[in-house]
Amino acid sequence: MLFFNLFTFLLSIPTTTTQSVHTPKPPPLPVLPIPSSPQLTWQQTELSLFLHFGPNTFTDTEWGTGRAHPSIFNPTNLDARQWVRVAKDSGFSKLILTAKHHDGFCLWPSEYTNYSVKGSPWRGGAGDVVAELAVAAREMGVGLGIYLSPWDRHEECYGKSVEYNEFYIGQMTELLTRYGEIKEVWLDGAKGEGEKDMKYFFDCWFNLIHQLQPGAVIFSDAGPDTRWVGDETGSSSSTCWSLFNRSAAVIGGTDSEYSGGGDPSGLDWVPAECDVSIRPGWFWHASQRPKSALTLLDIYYKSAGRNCLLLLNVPPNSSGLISDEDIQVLKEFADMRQSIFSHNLARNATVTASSIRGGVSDAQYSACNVLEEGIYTYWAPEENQVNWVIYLDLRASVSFNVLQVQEPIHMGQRVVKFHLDVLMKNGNWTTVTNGTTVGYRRLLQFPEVESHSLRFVVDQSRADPLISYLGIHLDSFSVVNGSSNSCSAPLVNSKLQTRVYNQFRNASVWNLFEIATKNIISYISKQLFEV
Ligand code: FUL
Repeated sequence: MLFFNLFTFLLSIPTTTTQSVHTPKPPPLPVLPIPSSPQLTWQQTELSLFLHFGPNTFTDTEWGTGRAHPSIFNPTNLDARQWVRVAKDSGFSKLILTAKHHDGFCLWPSEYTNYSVKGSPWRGGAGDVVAELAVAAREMGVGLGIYLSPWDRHEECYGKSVEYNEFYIGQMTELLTRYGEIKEVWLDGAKGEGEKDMKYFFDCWFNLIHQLQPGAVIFSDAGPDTRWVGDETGSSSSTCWSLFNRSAAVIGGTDSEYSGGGDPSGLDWVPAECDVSIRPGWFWHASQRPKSALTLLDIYYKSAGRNCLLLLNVPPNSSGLISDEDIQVLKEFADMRQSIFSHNLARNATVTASSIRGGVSDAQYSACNVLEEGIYTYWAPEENQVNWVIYLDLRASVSFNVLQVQEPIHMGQRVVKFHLDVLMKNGNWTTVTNGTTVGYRRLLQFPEVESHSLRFVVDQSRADPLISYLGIHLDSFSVVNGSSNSCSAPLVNSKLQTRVYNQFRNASVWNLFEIATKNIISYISKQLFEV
């Protein structure tokens, strides 16, 4: 009997242990290529402010000749804290300054040239714009980036390969060692016709930059960390991969179609950055006015809403401050984003899925993870499925016209094609939008619909799709005249008369024409396309 009891007891030990300890299923393998740690940080920044400032601000030019006397640089009221405050208040978490533009004038006292703030009357020749910005940015917790133009129209040794590359690296080293943490180094391939021939030693520059600032991403036409999207309108292609072949890209010889869309079979992770100016020019000109907040919102959908970073240029004026009219537009733009995106109208939904990795008991990959902010929690399907569907039961009818989707990009960019269906009052499912590529964030606009049940369907994916966020929103500022992936620009909603009035108040004649035309088209399209 004793033996028997002991035997049963021993048998029960392993059984009890296996039943009570649940072994979680490990995450699926990442699908290469995947982002580096600085690239992940960069992508989550989403909005950066570009500051074009220098002698051009005072000479009313865009491409300075490099012959303007340094005494022209004399901002009477320069306040870098104002620049940072404007950025922060409008939701931009990084600023990138033209430390040196094509004219060669340095906004910091470089030891390698006299063509700099040293030769100007500003702060008695003892000023340093980069230093003032670095201090202000650090104080307010905003990131700092620098633009150091390779093309230098002032420097004598420009055209002599070794000498100029040494000079450029000398200046780069000053910028990367004197001012604390630098988050992004920005360089372009621009150069005027008929200018001196010059070979840049890019590999040498890039290795040095990474050595001196391991947390910085390098922007150029060809990466290595972020690529130019290929135009200066602030928008990418509607299909936008972070995958890219660096070997297929040439700095100064961008193929806009390739850069705008990326490459699903690319071997490198090089996401796109969309640069655009709030004004017609990159530098401040007294005669120019900022774009409307609604235009910026449209740009936002076509850049940050298509897996890119939006780099919006807001040039300080000749007194050294960001102008009031630009601040006003940035505020309206921030208010619009806040009003649209701070509420996920699906936040109380019951979420289920066609399958769950590790089975329904594995909360790690549960479908309801898609309602949690951020990319690090996600829904994962069981392996080898033919359908990938997430169902959202909203419990009550909701009106919305924007879909937001995010992928956990640290696991690679996977989704190739997807669509969103809603259950209509007549009991039929209808597709309201479809798209290609998701990436860090995808925003899709479509005419307003009302429903209480949705299904998000992944139609094609490079590997098992992983979804970290699903949101539905109501944008009462824009009106879309078709469905999303290739939709034309959203138009002004006629309900928005107060805001339109504000835009009229500050607009130039051209803006007035633009706004009036949009309102008329909006009215007609609303009559034709209302769902
Ligand atoms: C271009 C430059 O030529 C423009 O002046 C501006 O700086 C723009 C952001 O990049 O390459």
